[in-house]
Amino acid sequence: MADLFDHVPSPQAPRVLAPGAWLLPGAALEQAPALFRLIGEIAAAAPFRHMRTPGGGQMSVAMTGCGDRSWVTDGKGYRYSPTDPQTGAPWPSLPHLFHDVASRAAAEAGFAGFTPDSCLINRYAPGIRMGLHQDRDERDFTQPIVSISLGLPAMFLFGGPRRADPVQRIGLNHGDILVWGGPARLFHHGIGPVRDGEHPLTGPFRFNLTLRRAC
Ligand code: MD6
Ligand code: FE
Repeated sequence: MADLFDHVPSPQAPRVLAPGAWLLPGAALEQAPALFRLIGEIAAAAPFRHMRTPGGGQMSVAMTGCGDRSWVTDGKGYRYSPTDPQTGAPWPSLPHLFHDVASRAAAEAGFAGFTPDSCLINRYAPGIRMGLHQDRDERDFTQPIVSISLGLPAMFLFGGPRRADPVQRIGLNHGDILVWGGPARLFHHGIGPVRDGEHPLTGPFRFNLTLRRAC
């Protein structure tokens, strides 16, 4: 039966990637323009930069952050810092919209009451990738991580508890949200090289917000 809403694309159903890990396709589509505007405001105070790694290299992904603390890396290691090492100032505060989108997505994936205090913002230019890693610098691994993708698409590589575990390849599009915690919280993951392109909202970039409970 035809109805008024036939022309509205129905959001794709949530998909379980592993116990505790959910892909919520398009879950942030509606908020994407506002989220992107807020990224611009954050970057005006805490500019994107290529952080040093303990091994002497440099991150090819450009990063900034906001919240009570944000993730940093330098010659001394990985950690959460209450201030931006580049400016010495506290990180910009976590926008209410980041918090609300993340806690709603977490609840949808079974993690009711998620209250992030930190958001790492990644920016990928075409050709940039992120190697397989675990997120283990947070204090409480019972808390999930909520990841929001904006702009150019990317291939998410989702492995397992061991680095050598087989990897699922999952396409991440503008507006998609990933939530994971529980048994999958320490699974290895990465991002394949971002392909050339131009996105109507973000131009020649992919952005990723990861909302965390750091402390
Ligand atoms: C990215 N994401 O999507 C990189 N980490 O650019 C991550 O490294 C990540 O998406 C922890 C939880 C969710 C993530
Ligand atoms: Fe990660």
